Parts: sequence; C-alpha cells; structure tokens
Amino acid sequence: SVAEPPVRGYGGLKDQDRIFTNLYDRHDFSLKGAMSRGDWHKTKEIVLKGDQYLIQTVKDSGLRGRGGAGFPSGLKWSFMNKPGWDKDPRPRYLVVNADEGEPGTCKDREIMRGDPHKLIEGCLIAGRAMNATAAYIYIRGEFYHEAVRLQQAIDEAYKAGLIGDDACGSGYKFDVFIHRGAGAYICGEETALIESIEGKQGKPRLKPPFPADVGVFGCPTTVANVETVAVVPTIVRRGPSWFDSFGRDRNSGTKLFAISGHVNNPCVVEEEMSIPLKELIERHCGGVKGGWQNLQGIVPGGSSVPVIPRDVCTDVLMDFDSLKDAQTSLGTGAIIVMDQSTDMIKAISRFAKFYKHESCGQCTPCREGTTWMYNMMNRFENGQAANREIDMIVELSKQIEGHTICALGDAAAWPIQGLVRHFRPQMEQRIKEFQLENGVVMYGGKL
Ligand code: L3W
Ligand code: SF4
Repeated sequence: SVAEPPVRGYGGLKDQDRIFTNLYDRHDFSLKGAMSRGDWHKTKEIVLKGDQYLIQTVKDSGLRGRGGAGFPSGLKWSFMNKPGWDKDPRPRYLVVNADEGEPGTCKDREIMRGDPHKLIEGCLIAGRAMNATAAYIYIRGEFYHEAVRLQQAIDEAYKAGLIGDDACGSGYKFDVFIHRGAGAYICGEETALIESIEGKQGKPRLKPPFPADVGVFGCPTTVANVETVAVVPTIVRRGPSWFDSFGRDRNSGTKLFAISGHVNNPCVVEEEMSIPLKELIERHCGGVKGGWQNLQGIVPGGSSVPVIPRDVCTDVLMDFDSLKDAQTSLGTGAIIVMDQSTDMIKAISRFAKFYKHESCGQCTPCREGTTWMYNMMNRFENGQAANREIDMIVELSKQIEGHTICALGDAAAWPIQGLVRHFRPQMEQRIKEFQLENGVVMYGGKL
C-alpha cells in the first residue's frame, strides 16, 4: 500500500504568507493602498513574459480551481492555446465567476471588498496567459456594494493605464467589464453564466463543447472563480514553488475558508491547504459552541457536498483528496458547522428545498427529481414516512446524479446521500417516534 504523503510545510500559515485575509481592515482598498502592498508591482514585466511562461508557472504551482470543481488551472487555461489558436480570428475572453451563490460561501465577496485590485491584476495576468482581449466579471446581483467597489477599482486601473489599450505600457490591450447577475443560483454554473452574459435566460448548455472552444458570444472562453484569478499575481511574483510548498501533493497553496454555523467566532480566513478541519475551527473560530464533543456534523464545502459526522471531522484534512476519501468534497471551502441541537434531517431538507427552487427545469431528472426529493425529505423531517423510503430516496438520488446537463442535479443528490450514509439511525428513530405517537403505520410498514 502507498503511504499517505506527509503534509508539506504544514504548521500554520505565517501572516506574511497570507495573500488575502491578514490584510483586511488594516489597509485601504484603493489603488494607492493596493500598490503599497505590492500589487501592480512590475506587472508590465510579468505581462511581457508571455503566455507559455505564465501557463507553465500556474501549472508548476499546482493551483486548482477554487470555485468547487478543483480542476487544474494551468491545464484549463492551456485549452485556450491549442495549436493553431493564433489563426482563429475570434476574440477570446476570460470570464470571472463572481456569482458566489453556494450556501455558506462568502469568500470571494471578501476579496472584492478588501482587495479588488488583486482581482483586476489577476484578470490581466490570467487574460495574458490565455491571450484574451477582455475579462467579464460576472458578479451576483445581491453584491451591490462589491460591484460598486470593484467598478471604482477598475476605473482607477484604467485611469492609471494599468488596463486598457496599452496595459501597464506592455503594448497588450486588455479591458475589464462588470456584468451584474439577477439573483439566480444556476448562473454560477459556467455555461448558464455565459448564457446570462449574452442576455439570455441562465440555462446551462451541454458540454462539450467546453467554453474553451465555444464560450461567450461563441468565442473561446475560460470561466474561473474569483479566488483562483486573484491569487495568480502573487503566485507569479513569489514563484510557483513558494505556492506549492503549502499543503500536500496535488493539494497545494493557500485557501480561503468561510466558516459559519455553531462556532464561537464565524469567520473567513486564509489558511494552508490540508490544515486539519478540527485545527482550523479551533485556531480561528474559538472552537465549536459547547466544545468539540457537542459537534454533530459538518458540511465542509458548501451546501452541494455531503455532511460528515463528528468522528470523520476529527481526522479529516481540508483538501481535495482527504475530503474525497471521506466521501465528501472541498467544494468552495465553505464550512457549515452543526452542533447537537441541529435537526440534521431538517437541515438537509432545507438544502433540498433550495435545489428544488433553483433548478432551471430544463432536464427531467433534475426538475422532477428535486421536487420528489424535497417532498420525501419533508416526510422524513416529520417522521411521516416508511423505513423502506430511506432506500428509495437514495435510489432516486442516484437516478439524478450523473444524468443531468449540469452539476446542480448532483449537488441536490449528494447532501441527501450523505445524510442517509451517516444519519440513517436518526431517520429511522424519527419514523418510529411518529408511529408510536400517532399509533399509525405508514404505507403498510411494520411497527
Ligand atoms: C475543456 C475539457 N475544459 C473540464 C473545464 C470546465 C470547467 C472546469 C471544471 O462545476 C463544481 C460543481 C458544483 N476541456 C474539460 C474542460 N473542463 N474538462 O474545467 O469542470 P467540471 O465539469 O469538473 O466542474 P464545473 O461544471 O465547473 C463546479 C461545485 O463546483 N460547487 C460549487 C458551487 C458554487 C460556487 C460558488 O458559489 N462560488 O462555486 C460546490 O461543490 O457542485 O460540482 O471550467 O469547463 N475536457
Ligand atoms: Fe437545469 Fe437542473 Fe438540468 Fe442543471 S441539472 S440544466 S439546473 S434542470
């Protein structure tokens, strides 16, 4: 058997190694403040290094997408530079996914509020890497203040000649535009987002073709999360091996974690990838309310990923591979902590309601399945179900998972699968209690 690779360099991130969150509330977000922190330093030289250098740097850093899928960023960007790309007359675009609709997730908002210039500089450098002429930042409609602040920063960058016809004096033309969404979760899915920018209803497209071949306005496009793009200038400046020295193999770098729920001090914090979940909560959130023993379960990556119970939480590391081994996912890094007072069935039922509401309705397994799952979850919540329905809902979730156009179907299925995997006794107990209290047996089941 292959031994688990050691956690490299782990020991807690030092303040000077934090890219984002140690700076908040201490510096201003204007261009002057950003420059005093080293942003936009010799960006012209970086731009002039060219696409191959930049893509190789991102590949060497091990950066993986921070929006949920964890796809290797350098590889994804290289799809834009396939042989013959320079003969293609179509313009090429970077689209920044700032829709941040995943319940529990509030990390990109912090970057846009506190460090908008890191994102704009990241757009220019990532855009140069993929030979894009412009970036569209698609920001969720509810983020009004963030959109205003980002626009101020874009205006400053244009005025200073950092972006525009001759970005940083490099001769490279690069524009940045903001596009505000209108409140649909599905517009965080990359192809729905593209449709929305084009002025259509946000309904996901079938892939392939991937956006790198046919994206916004039919042109080659890469859609990348805010955190992924905003971290790039620091990776290029400090070097890929610096970034790669944090975390474990295949799970490198620093990561923003948004921790909410039953902790003493909910927060967004930047830490080293692969930090143990328990340590993250104890170091930055003052622990679980009532102590670790009072913990019931944690959703470690936003509402789309399965919940894990306390015993699993005790050993798991916050990275792609460790959470995958625990049959859940890092997702967006949004950690929702639930103590013993939580009605876990009700909590997952609430997630089911969310997915039912946010389904765009264009494929049958998702449109019908999310409604069925929510209705069944309602019955489990009240105990008004039969035991055999527990297996039925798992079977139903498997009919949805992998059978839909986009990942929303999977996202609706996984939390329910996690509930049954770890909290089945609670579901059975709820049914038993209902039957005893009401003297009824549901659907011909036996008491
Ligand atoms: C070209 C290929 N491109 C893959 C690209 C693809 C995309 C990226 C990852 O879902 C997950 C979802 C949510 N040629 C390619 C290729 N690509 N193969 O790589 O693709 P994929 O399909 O693995 O994932 P996705 O569709 O991007 C994202 C989960 O994230 N999620 C997060 C949701 C919400 C937020 C938020 O609020 N910020 O992110 C949480 O778990 O469920 O599974 O760009 O084009 N051969
Ligand atoms: Fe729409 Fe759901 Fe199909 Fe995604 S899976 S395209 S949200 S119906």
